[in-house]
Amino acid sequence: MDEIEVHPALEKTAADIADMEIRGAATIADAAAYALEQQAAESNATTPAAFEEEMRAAARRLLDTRPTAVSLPNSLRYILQRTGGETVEDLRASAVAGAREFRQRLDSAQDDLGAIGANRLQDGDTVLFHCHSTDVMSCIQAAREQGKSLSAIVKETRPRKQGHITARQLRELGVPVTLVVDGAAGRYLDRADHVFVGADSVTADGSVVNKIGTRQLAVTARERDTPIVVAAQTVKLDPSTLSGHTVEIEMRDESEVISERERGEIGDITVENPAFDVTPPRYIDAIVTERGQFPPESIVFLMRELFGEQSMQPWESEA
Ligand code: RUB
Repeated sequence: MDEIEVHPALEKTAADIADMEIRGAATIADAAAYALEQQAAESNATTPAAFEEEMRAAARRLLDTRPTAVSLPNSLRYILQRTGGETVEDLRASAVAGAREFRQRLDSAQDDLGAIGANRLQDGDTVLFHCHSTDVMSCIQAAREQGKSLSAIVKETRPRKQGHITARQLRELGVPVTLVVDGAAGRYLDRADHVFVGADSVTADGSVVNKIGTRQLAVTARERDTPIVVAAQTVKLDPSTLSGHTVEIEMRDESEVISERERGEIGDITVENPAFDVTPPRYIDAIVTERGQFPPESIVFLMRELFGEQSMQPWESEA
């Protein structure tokens, strides 16, 4: 257990990520970077070693919140690898600069990705959505700014109904929305020209880890020949999968699925609540990143280019 106290603002961000007050892979990465920036800016450490140990403890606290979205470790790694210097002030300045640079890059990556994803959409198209993804919304916003008229079918996305967030934001963009329960997706795929989903992690073989239900949707979409597009900026690429690691699927509390009363009425059952699933590359038409659009099987080349030689776990304590 860490004995080093982290900044109260970072502790609050960690709690908000764990409770999903802050949610969605890109938003989590942005919030984590900002929390680490605050930790650095307001650290009382008096020696470089103490400062570095404090930053590593802060990163570990953030990492403990949710295991699946790789944007979280990628954000912490980006900042810690740029934190260096002989004095506390040098270390502080480099950490703050790294965090700011990361957040700016995240913002511009999402804009660039949106412009590329929008090219896939034609005036008059209907798009089917699962969950809520800011990367996906960036594609829709860019298409709307190009003057394309779109219609939306939005899956509710049980158990937490993030589809409602998508529906609201689509309305703000002037897109007419039909909201359906998850089980109706197959029926409504007949009306859809595309499926757009986001990603929490993309693995070296081109598999996409995203909100539970994505795989089922992708398999059905493939069967109907409806193209399925994954909008995922490169911060969603998981470098640990290059060396054979697998992505941990978060299991959340059963209270998101069933109330205590309902459970009592049913009797002795097991309830499981996995938050994410893995869609194999054969069901995906394209992964749209800020670096262009890729067939899922070729994403490994981009991953090697971006993450080649980096130390994987800079938050581990020094021996
Ligand atoms: C959200 C989810 C989103 C991805 C991508 O899950 O699966 O599709 O995180 O989102 P949760 P973005 O609500 O459990 O965090 O494109 O905003 O990064």
